[in-house]
Amino acid sequence: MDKILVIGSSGQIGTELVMELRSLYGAGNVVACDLKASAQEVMESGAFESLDVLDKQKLYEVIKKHNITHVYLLAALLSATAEKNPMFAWKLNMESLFNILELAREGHIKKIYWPSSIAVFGPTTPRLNTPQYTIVEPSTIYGISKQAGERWCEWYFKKYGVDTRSLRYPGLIGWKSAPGGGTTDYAVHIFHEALKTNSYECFLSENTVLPMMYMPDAIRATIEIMDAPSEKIKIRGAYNLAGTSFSPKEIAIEIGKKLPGFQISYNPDFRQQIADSWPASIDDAQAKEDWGWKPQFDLLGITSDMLQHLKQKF
Ligand code: NAD
Ligand code: AKB
Repeated sequence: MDKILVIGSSGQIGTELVMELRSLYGAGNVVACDLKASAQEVMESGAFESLDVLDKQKLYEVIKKHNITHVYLLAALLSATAEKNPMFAWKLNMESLFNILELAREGHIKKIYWPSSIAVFGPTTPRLNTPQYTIVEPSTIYGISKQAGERWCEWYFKKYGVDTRSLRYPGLIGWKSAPGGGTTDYAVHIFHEALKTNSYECFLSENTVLPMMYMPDAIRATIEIMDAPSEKIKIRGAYNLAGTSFSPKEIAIEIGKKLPGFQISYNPDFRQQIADSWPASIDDAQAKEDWGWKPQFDLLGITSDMLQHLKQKF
């Protein structure tokens, strides 16, 4: 029986991924771990280990203690936070990956999921329908760490046969957990503020179109790529993955249809420059062809579902 370790279980993705993995594979087969305590439902539904992923010895001990076979490595600093603390971002984003890749090379882990991001792309990349293979010159430390991570994953696969799988997530939107310091976080904050104050001041300008995805799609893509037979995974760097694309103005219009009178204002900060360096839309034909990826949620679907769930939560 495979046993799963999710590192970064208290974060935006980890909170939801742990619960979905536990419902699919049994709570006893999914161990959550993070520096800080996870959401109550994660803490109460299965094992949790308090762990610094940079401590390789402790990581090894946790893997052995639970007979872990599969690792989802989600611990990282995201784009906005990483720009403020570049040296630490590089250390965390790279050394965490090296620790897991090395443990796999040594035979202690069978399969690794490590997420990349649309942040691998930069200002010289074609912005519309960005292809899988194109110019990749990221201009953020976060993007540079993701680009390097992709190369390392592919190298460990080719050199040592380590089974690594990765997706270039767009900005992720969900109602269950808060985002952790990225440039696309506005697309989650806007729903919370809309319900609290019927208004929102956006840190990106009104026409900044970015690729986005609803969390249920992202969780499904993550589990689908991990479950796909090895021979179907033709890319061991990271697959382009697309959901939908929209600007702050467009999401505000959708929210306004559900919450009449909703007001948005714009006060762009340093994150505008990061957003301007990223694609507006992504071509994910390769993921569709290789392992059958298909997104479900568009902007309308995301807006309805977010508001419905957040209203209940509040
Ligand atoms: P997050 O910031 O919400 O969560 C990261 C978690 O890692 C946090 O709970 C944090 O406490 C934990 N962590 C940090 N340092 C740690 C350490 N040393 N040891 C153990 N745990 C540690 O991030 P997220 O949004 O859930 O993203 C997860 C991964 O997905 C990251 O690699 C991120 O780059 C990638 N990604 C996310 C998005 C998105 O929109 N959320 C988009 C593209 C890629
Ligand atoms: C961020 O904005 O940093 C993340 C990402 C797209 O990688 N959401």
